[in-house]
Amino acid sequence: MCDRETTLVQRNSPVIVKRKTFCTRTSATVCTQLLLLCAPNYCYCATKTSSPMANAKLKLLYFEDRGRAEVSRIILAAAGKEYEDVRFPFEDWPKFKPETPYGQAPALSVDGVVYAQTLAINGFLAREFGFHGKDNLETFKIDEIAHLWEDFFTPAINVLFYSEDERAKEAGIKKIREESAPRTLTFLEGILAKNGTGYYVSDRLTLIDILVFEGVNGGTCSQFLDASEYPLIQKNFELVRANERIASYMATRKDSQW
Ligand SMILES: N[C@@H](CCC(=O)N[C@@H](CS)C(=O)NCC(=O)O)C(=O)O
Repeated sequence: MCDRETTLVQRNSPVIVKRKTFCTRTSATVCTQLLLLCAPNYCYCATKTSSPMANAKLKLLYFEDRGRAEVSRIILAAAGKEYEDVRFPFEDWPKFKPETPYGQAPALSVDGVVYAQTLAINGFLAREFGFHGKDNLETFKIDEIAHLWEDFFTPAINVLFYSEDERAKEAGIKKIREESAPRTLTFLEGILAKNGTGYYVSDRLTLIDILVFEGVNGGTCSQFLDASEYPLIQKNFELVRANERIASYMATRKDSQW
């Protein structure tokens, strides 16, 4: 905690210096809580300490599919955090839709308050359970790659599920296969080559490793992503698969079409 505090102090105003002084004399838990109360923009501090959410009641709402919720499920599995995984058939969506902030799934209820947007949910969980950046620059890089992924993912979903007709769908699929999928994989391979640790960011498992792991293997758009020609993505995949909690989740997770 205090190592991390030092980083913040170096990058920010003298006000933080006071907090640093306080932290050196106070327990890390109290310090974390104070930081979260006083400076929400520093909440990545919590990633190394016991999460304030450790005892929060989490409920993830999504369809029966992996879809946009699966990365959150894998993060929660890797964290060993118990939560209520509410999966419903498409016919039941009208019942759940009004419970969500924007009429979309996934949604995450935290102690009864419901939040939405996949990127925000994944980021929140990753920060709470130690899979986000350890400082603002790492957090920046993780967000950057998550958005790069989103640039591939959402258009691919739109082609798969919302094409006007079969001809438009075929043309869309061809474009994804020939352009956006290899483009995304090439960028990811380059990020791994540059970082040189086997992980996309830093030298440990983060949200991005989990995101790509799911994306290339079983994710809704996996059919477009043939990573066999990308050795570093393959190696990273093996690293994620070797995580005991993730491996045990994968061995027992519910099967679904998407
Ligand atoms: N930007 C949103 C998009 C969410 C979204 O489009 N969810 C779809 C399912 S993958 C949905 O809720 N569809 C049903 C509806 O819009 O009524 C996110 O990333 O969470």
